Amino acid sequence: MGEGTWRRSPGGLVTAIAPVLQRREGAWIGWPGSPDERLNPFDHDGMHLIPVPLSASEVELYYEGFSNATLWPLYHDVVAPPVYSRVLWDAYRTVNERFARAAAEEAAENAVVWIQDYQLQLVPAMLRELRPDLRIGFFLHIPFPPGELFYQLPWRRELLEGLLGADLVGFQRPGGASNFIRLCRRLLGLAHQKNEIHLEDGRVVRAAAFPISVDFGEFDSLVRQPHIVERAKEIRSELGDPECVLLGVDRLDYTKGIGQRLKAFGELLHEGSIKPGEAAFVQIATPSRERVEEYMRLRDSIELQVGRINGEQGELGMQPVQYMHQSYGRDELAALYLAADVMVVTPLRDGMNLVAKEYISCRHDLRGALVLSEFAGAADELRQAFLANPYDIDGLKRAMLAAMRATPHDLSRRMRSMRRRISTYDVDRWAKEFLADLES
Ligand code: ADQ
Repeated sequence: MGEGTWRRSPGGLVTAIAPVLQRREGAWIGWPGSPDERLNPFDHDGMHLIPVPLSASEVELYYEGFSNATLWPLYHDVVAPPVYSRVLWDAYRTVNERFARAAAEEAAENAVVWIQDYQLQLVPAMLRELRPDLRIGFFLHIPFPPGELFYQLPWRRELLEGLLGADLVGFQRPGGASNFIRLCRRLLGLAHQKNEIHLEDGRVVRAAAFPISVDFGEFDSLVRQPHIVERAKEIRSELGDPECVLLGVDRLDYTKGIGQRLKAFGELLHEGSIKPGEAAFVQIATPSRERVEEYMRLRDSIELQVGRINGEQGELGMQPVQYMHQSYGRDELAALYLAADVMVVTPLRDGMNLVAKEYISCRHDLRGALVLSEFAGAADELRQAFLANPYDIDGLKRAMLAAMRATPHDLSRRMRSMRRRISTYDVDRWAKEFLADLES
């Protein structure tokens, strides 16, 4: 396949890892993104890529199935019911084995291998079995649930044992690490000292939090470019120059609380707290996991909700909600962040949420307000956001109004403090700290 045909897949993981790999001379082992595609290793965008194929049935059973219909909802507080099926589990194990073999073949003697995310939780132990010489790290990008939820999983022991093949298991928040340590004790009877888990064979596995971040510098310089500034102005004028532009940017996922924020906005309009024409809500929803049933239902329900709000609260030529089911490039995204007075990030549960941090990175003008769910990992660091519980619609409405009505002085104070945090803890620092800890 020609170079020109490659596209980055949307989502937080790729956004976070690509700059790290580009700066180190590493190889990325991954699925190329379409079924039954067999490709040779190749270089692209400053990275050495090693494709691992998945058959059409594996995409269905392993990727859409066990990864995204079992683990994803279970690890996100069961906000949708997880599917437990032995057929899906078998596919998960088979594909994890394939990745472990690919890494075992590729890695040099004593190399460092860093395994990413919930789709590959069995790989650490499988890889250690094949290549005991390697240093193995694992990072989970999504939340790690407490025992009360994790216990539901019929293969709970196997997953813990899989992760324990790593030397270092990283989580977004300290709570994830302590859930993991507690489960290793309760389910496997393993002793621990602080964050070190002691295995029966004498090996020690560390579990700790490494909150992921964004490339602050890239966004910060991008939004200072004249064409982005120009585009941001243009976006506001295309929206009819309202006093306030509110923005949501998410993968279309039921964990992101898109329905809750639209409900809050719709009620604010309906009760007259926001005057007609005063505010425009732009919701960008990237298509995601479109063949998983729960995602099809979500799309229908969000689109129905947008239609209702616009039908009831709009006027000819003026729709309060602009909804786009599309993926955008970096430039357009940056211009949108710059154009938005209020960024609304309201997940019901989220490992971190990079969108919140991207928004902060773009606001060197110290304007703009962030409404942020308490259930996003980012809330640990971004205490100066307008924090809200997305299940509490009245509370969410209050937070959105407070963000809209805040004084410039208050906004710049909050923004300055959040920018200090993200500029110090950027994605490079995240990777360096994880890898330094792994190699120590
Ligand atoms: P995601 O669930 O994908 O990531 P998030 O962290 O917000 O969520 O990352 C989304 C990324 O996709 C952002 O970089 C954003 O810019 C990009 N994106 C979103 N919509 C887009 C669009 N329409 N067009 C183009 N790009 C778009 C998972 C976890 C998170 C965790 C990350 C990283 O669920 O909790 O923060 O991994 O660890």
